[in-house]
Amino acid sequence: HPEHQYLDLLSDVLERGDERLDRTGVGTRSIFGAMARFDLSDGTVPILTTKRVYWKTAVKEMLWFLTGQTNIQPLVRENVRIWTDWPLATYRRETGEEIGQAEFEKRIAEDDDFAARWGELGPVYGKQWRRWLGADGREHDQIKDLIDTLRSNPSSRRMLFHGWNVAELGQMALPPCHMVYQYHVTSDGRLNSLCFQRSADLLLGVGFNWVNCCALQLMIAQQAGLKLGDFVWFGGDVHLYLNHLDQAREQLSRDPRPFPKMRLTRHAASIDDYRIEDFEVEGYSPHAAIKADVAV
Ligand code: DHF
Ligand code: TMP
Repeated sequence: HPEHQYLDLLSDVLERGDERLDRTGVGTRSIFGAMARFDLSDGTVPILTTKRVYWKTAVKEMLWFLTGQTNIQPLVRENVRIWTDWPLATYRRETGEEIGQAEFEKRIAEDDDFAARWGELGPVYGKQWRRWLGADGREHDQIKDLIDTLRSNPSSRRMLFHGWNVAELGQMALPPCHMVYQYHVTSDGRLNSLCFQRSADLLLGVGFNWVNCCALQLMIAQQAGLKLGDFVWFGGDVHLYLNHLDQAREQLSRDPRPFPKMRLTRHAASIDDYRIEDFEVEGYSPHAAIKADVAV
């Protein structure tokens, strides 16, 4: 079962990971360098089954990246709370106000001025993907350029986009984790994708990241008129936070079930035209969700 690639990695990090302190102060067990490969050609996507992964949340996050926005307001309005912790930490630190997460999200959702002041993550993913600012002042839409090249010159080895804009890292709430995406077209018209993730929270982040990547691959394949091929994932620092070890053991005790299939229910006019309703997942019956705290 292809999910064993995840479970083997989880057990490897748990058993053999190097234990050390990290930026968040929580501490991790970590290994350096990992790879996974999944065949998406019949629509099967790696949505983990050994715990429930909220795939709609992950797809909504990807759609938000594609809009080029970097403020959490549209996410919060879609009930996506996975990015709230970072602006919330800044707000608490700078105002000293002990506001709860729900109250903070309510103000972000309802008050545009408040959202503009406190909901901004800086020039993160969406900005770099759609509006990378060149030295000459020109903005580069890496996603549009990628799709153009896939259509006009699919044998190119230069089809990629990058989030690691060195000059702007300092303004980002978090520098990009999933940072390079490369694409490749086979002679029989299949789109392969590859994602390099420099830092991977194996318990909380990676399951979401794989859904992100596959949803994007489906959209890009549709826009370029290609069939689906493989999804390849590379991890740099792949880690388990020390407060996730019991959850990892629980997950490892479970047997994987068949991966579901994901498809697009409609042909969208452009890469900017997708909505969450366009995604359908069939045959997903995971084990129960596993709760874990995210290290901020
Ligand atoms: N920091 C850390 N330490 N780990 C991350 O995975 C991470 N991911 C970020 C930003 N910073 C991060 C963005 N993505 C969750 C999932 C993905 C994500 C952030 C958070 C998360 O908390 N998932 C929970 C709850 C899901 C939900 O409420 O919908 C989960 O159980 O999967
Ligand atoms: P870092 O910037 O110090 O590496 O911390 C980022 C943390 O967030 C790290 O644990 C990796 C995790 N992460 C993911 O695993 N996936 C993601 O998509 C994001 C944004 C973060």
